[in-house]
Amino acid sequence: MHILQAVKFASAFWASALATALLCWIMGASQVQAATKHPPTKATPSKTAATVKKKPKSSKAMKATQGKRFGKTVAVRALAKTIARQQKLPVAWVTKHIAQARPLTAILPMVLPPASAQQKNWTAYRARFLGDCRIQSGVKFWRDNALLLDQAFVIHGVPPQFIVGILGVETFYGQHLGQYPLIDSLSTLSLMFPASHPQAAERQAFFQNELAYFLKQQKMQPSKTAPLGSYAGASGLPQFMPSSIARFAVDFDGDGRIDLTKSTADAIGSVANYFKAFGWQPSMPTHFDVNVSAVAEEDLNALLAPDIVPSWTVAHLQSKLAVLSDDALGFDKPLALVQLHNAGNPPSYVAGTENFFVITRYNRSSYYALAVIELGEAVAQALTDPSYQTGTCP
Ligand SMILES: [Ca+2]
Repeated sequence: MHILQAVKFASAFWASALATALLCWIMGASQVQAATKHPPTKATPSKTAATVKKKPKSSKAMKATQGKRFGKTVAVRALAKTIARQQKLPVAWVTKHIAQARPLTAILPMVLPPASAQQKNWTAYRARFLGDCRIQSGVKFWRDNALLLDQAFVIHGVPPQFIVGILGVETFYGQHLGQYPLIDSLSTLSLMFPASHPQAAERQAFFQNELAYFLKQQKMQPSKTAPLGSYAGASGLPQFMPSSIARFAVDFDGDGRIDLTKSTADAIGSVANYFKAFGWQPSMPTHFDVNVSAVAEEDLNALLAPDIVPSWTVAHLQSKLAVLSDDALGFDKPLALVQLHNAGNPPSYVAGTENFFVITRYNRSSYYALAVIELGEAVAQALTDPSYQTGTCP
């Protein structure tokens, strides 16, 4: 099924399933609300475009690499003072929490750019996220959470398949939530960020800001056990950074708390709200097929220059001899010519719409966005196939 057809199918199917009374109930009961307003950040800042990160260590192996607690050093006190002022928190409370964190030196190499330039490879990247088991899990997740996905579609205009795609790529539907205590990972990256990184100061400031939001959230909504997440501080089914939780996460089940780890409803609503906040347009496709084999090299370079920012009309692309699929011909919004490398093989191309660009606000990579789209599409297709079997994966 083409993406446009899939969107249309999903829209029609889910819209027909909803009665007006249900919508009224949803709007009243869920009390959808953003937590607080703060500047946006990437939901998952640590991932590179199409390279595969090292697997996180097991929690047992990780504990073995944890050092002693930071303690109340001069650096800890100075950072705590800044965070306390920034988030209006008691300085003694902030100092205590950072001082009790343990340095995770094993994560420091993971935030450095790769030592040698790795060739991007869309084919390999796609294969990593579109395996049978991830699609099966997606079908089960969609079936189990159909009503919540409906609600998110009605309220935020984001069809289920894109939320299913994000949660599948991010955490395999909650199976891989991350094993690093967030207080440890964020304190380590705030206090020990590797100076050899080309943007060390900027990145360290980024993590200090994330640590500040994390501590604020812990003060407002304390966890009984230490919250865990990725080595870069992202957490929950959608792997939001703390500042993204502050700005975009919603209490979608109406229990008065935002919990992206234990509440699937909050995770679904928050992804939809994130897309909406970045300008998701209901019923707009994400991309069209495009063939650029007849485009002159100079023209191709010019068309690729804006990267993933939609900049070209259909007519302009056609004037440069790009051949768009038929469903793009009546499209009247700007498009980006997106190039995806395939290691030594010829690159793949798609014409990305403004909605494709919105998905890259979640993770600034066209490879990521297309994997999300294609996983969601594969799950949607499997869902409509009566002969599709689930339960063959461990
Ligand atoms: Ca909730």
